[in-house]
Amino acid sequence: MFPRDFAWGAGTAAYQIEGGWQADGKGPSIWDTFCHESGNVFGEQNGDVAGNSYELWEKDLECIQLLGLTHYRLSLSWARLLPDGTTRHVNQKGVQYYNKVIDDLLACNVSPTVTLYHFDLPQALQDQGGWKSPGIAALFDNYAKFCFQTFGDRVKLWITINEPHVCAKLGHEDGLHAPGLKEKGTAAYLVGHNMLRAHATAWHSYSSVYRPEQKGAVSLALNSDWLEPSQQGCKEDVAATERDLAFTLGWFAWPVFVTGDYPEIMRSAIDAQSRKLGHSGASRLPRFSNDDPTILGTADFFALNYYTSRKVKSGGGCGQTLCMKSDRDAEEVLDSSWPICGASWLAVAPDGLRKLLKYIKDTFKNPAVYVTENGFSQVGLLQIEDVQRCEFYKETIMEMATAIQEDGVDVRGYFAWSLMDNFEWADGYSVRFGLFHVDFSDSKRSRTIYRSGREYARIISKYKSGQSK
Ligand code: GBH
Repeated sequence: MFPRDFAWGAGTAAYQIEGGWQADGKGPSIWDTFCHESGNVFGEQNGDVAGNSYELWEKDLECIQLLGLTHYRLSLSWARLLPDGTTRHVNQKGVQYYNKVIDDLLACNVSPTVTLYHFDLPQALQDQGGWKSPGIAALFDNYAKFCFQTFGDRVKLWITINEPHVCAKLGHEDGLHAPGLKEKGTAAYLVGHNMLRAHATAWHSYSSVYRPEQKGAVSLALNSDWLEPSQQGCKEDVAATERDLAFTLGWFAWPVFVTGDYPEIMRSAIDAQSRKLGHSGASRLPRFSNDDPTILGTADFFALNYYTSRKVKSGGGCGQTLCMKSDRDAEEVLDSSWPICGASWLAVAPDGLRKLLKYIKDTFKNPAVYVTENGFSQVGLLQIEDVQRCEFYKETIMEMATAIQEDGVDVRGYFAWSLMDNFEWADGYSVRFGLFHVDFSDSKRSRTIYRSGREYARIISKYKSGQSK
């Protein structure tokens, strides 16, 4: 059912698990700042210690081995490696930490899959304008080159930026993520633009300088829900769905995989809204110039983070002020047949993955795909015997198998989110995504496998050994 060399993985992100926020010369990141400011995160919680993976890496490795993973996706903390964000000063202790992680993984026959940026910009760079500043692309490229140079002899799968959509929108439009800006209708487009420029610059660096020797692959991880019209036959709903897809997945995937530029319906919707509200001047959606790197073709595979599905109808703006919601003019609703699990946004719809994979195959020229995140959370009462989550993983992996077999989608791997319970951004520790439970009240942060972890291990061993049952 799955190719022999299929990647069976699980993922984490530095700020969500490492802790050690000031250890051994690490610089502060925007998430350190954001969490230490009152009112931003559930229960005033933060990632100061989190799962303490900075000190407990060996425990994580045990979890990884228990699951039988072939791949482990981790992210590097930019500010742990380069405390002020620039290569003027390298924190050798940070380099040592990640060297050990990577070497230990390889010694256990697990391939490291490395994300360079998972939401945690060095605060020093935020102080210079962060992702809103055009200069960030060159700074990111320097950081990326440093990482390729330092770790690329051993890392063959790279993700430059995780979920630019989330960074741009939640961080700069909604203010729910660091840096907590609410500059509606403008900043997110600028941030998305600079993230594409940064990603593309780093991809070109890899391609020309490192790829010939290191022979790895580089992409960016895009999150998308599966979206479909609220009423299949309704023209407005169909158009709204198309717009919604353009404003989420298309925003980044169109430039990288299809045209080198934003989806036309995205720009025309934004510009129409500007005219309507009397916003004059240049388009709020920036344009790529001749000085920018070529964006088209800067992904060696498609990295998809899939969690959930939505039905779409038109409407749902924010009145007479500029905002992305009005630009998009699409409202997302839930289908009553989808159970909501844990987080309020996570409607369980495993079949959405198959549909989205088919859509990606058809729309983005049949790329090799890695599902770089997919998971299920619990809140409230702790359940180690998490039967529902076992079902979720079984069903989702079946849908993926069908996408491969029936629809011919070139899926190369799957990463469950997450290896272990972690700091779930604005939700703090109240939402648990782990295959391993972490006891955050215990100074040892003991890890205990959930039933779903055992289930995932069973699935992996079944398919890894190539048996049919
Ligand atoms: C992923 O994003 C992240 O990459 C990962 O770090 C995180 O732990 C994981 O999800 C689980 O959340 O209701 O307005 O708060 C997935 C995409 C986009 C899903 C934001 C949740 C919340 C919207 N996420 N969304 S809101």
